[in-house]
Amino acid sequence: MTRFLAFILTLVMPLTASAGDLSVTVAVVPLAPPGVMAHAAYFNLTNDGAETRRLIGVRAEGYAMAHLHRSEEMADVATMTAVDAIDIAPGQSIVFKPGGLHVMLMHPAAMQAEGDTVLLTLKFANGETLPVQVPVTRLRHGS
Ligand SMILES: [Cu+2]
Repeated sequence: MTRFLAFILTLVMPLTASAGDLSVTVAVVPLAPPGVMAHAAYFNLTNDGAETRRLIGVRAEGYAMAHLHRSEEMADVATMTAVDAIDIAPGQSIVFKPGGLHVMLMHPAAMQAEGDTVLLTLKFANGETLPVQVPVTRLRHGS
């Protein structure tokens, strides 16, 4: 029964998660090629509250590590740097997308298949956490 309910919940709200004033939408883990030891997760994180919130980390079920990263191009060389914290002002949406901010998922226990979900838990400076079930899908061209 619990399993059935979980299945229904997954069908009803696969792309949105919220905790109080914070919400995550359009979350996706693009399907990674076989054997890849690190790949990314993307989403929009919105703060509808009255206070600035600080994202300080993320946990990913099924991965040894998950870090906040930012991709940058410096002198035509693509680099990634770790990000310690991201402030989200009241009313602001932070966009995690290819070529910019992303969650780096590292050392998967098992390869993900299309249709799987990855449980991300976003951690905030005030101690709050926001769990998000992120679907594994093929990334559309150009997105
Ligand atoms: Cu990265």
